[in-house]
Amino acid sequence: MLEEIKQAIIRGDAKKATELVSKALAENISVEKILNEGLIAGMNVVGVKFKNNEFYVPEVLIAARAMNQAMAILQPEIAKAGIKPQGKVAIGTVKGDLHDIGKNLVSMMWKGAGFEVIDLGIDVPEEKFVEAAKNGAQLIGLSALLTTTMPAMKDVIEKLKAEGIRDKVKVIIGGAPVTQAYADEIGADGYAPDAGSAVDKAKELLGLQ
Ligand code: B1M
Repeated sequence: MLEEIKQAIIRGDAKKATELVSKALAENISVEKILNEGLIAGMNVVGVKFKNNEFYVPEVLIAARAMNQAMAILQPEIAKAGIKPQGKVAIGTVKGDLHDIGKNLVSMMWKGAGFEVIDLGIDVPEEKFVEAAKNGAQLIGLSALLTTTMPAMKDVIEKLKAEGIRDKVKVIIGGAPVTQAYADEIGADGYAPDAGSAVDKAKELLGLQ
């Protein structure tokens, strides 16, 4: 049953995934098993396939939709079972930038990996990222698609320093024009070239792998 849930997520079959999750709950399979060995296991495979160019954006979005629908059924049970998320992370597209497709993919993959994700949206001023860090986000993800908005990533890091909380939060940056060299230059903790790698990088920076 768990393998079937995993495969339904990989195929992006929302109908099957939700049916199977309901069936698994009815058969008293634990919420933790359904989540870890079914849904998250499926999204992990999607992440790897995306990273290896075996899956493209549409497949990832369809899988993420199946994951979200199945999660909606599981959510009340997760609350009852008291399962703790892997960590609290915040993500947003930086100030002046309205591109959100890549940011949404990273957000979905992080959710799929078991993180509590605060999605701050697009055109996010540095103060909002700082506020998220003050409210408990252990990691902040910054996305930029324009060369003209990349400096706003540095502004966020400088603002975190100015507020005296730079050492309390990890910062990952990404987006088509962004590079590891730029991450090094502005003092970000990490860079990820795609949504699958963003999961690995977040886990690495939070000491989860
Ligand atoms: Co815009 N746009 N756009 N655009 N747009 C680009 C980025 C551009 C390269 C097109 C081009 O000229 N060839 C160009 C930027 C040039 C540059 O600066 N070097 C550009 C431009 C110039 C503009 C405008 C200025 C156009 C204008 O008005 N004159 C304008 C700017 C608006 C603004 O933001 N202020 C503009 C507007 C738009 C639309 C609104 C029409 C639309 C956005 C719709 C939306 O996002 N809801 C749009 C789109 C769709 C694009 C292209 C075509 C596609 C971007 C995309 O979604 N890719 C893009 C050209 C291109 O890339 N081929 C282009 C798919 C997405 C999955 O990839 O976002 O790279 P990506 O995300 C990847 C990775 O980068 C990474 O993971 C994702 C998945 O693998 N990643 C992260 C992303 N964020 C990450 C964060 C992480 C880690 C990894 O950690 C936190």
